Amino acid sequence: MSSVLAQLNSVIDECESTNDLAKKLAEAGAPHGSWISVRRQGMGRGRLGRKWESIEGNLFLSLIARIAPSESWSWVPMATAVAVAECLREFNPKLEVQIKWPNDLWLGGSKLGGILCEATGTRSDSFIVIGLGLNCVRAPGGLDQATTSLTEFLSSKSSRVEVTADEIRMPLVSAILETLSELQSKGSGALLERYNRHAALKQGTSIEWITDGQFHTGIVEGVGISGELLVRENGVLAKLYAEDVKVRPLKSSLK
Ligand code: BT5
Repeated sequence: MSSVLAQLNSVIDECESTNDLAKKLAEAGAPHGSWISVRRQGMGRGRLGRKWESIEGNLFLSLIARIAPSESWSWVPMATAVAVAECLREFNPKLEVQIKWPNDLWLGGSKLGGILCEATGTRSDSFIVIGLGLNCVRAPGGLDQATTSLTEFLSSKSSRVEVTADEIRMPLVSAILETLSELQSKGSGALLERYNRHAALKQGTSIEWITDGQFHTGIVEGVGISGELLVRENGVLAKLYAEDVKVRPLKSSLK
């Protein structure tokens, strides 16, 4: 076994980004379903070159999914979000985690976690690295959006309820892998229904977004079959794709 593969399915002390490490592991032959997690992440990445604030004690995890390229690839980030939301709700029913399209994890209207999926495909080898960052013990402050952590959300002034990365890591890995196999066997139809159950941007929510430097507002109609957000803007139906836009709900419209 190549020495880099010795790190598979384990929690290591530190690395720059678990997604970069997982990509190396996949290139060295790591099988479907293997994962890597880290206690200290030096250069956590978000989507579109954004930064992921990685405070020690929180969860930083990347999984390797070997799924043949197909239309289900576009659903992998959303399937992961469904799995995480449902797993956390099962862990503690007070954790009513919502998914803000496309795959932000929200708790009480604040960002709890995020998912970064990166696909690599060649004729002989294709895989997706699924990166999950979840604030367990502490959320970063001073960002351009409100943030929270599992521990801060569940704790009150008089009692601290600590949720550690170590106790939720394996339930999350299992939940994500189960949901991925369901995606492969049944397609995105069944997942769409589960996604909608946890969606923060429900039908009728007013949102704003920027495309090509232009500011837009519209009303959410739902999620399309490829995972795109369907929005009505001045009577015209627009399709928003996760790679292109960052959407924000208009505050008055959240339910
Ligand atoms: C995401 O990006 O939400 C995906 C984040 C994925 C991070 C994981 S950690 C393990 C793996 N290894 C990596 O290198 N990455 C993955 P995006 O939708 O672009 O959101 C980024 C935005 O979220 C930032 O611009 C901030 O506004 C906010 N943010 C940054 N750090 C945060 C945190 N710890 N908690 C809540 N919000 C945060």
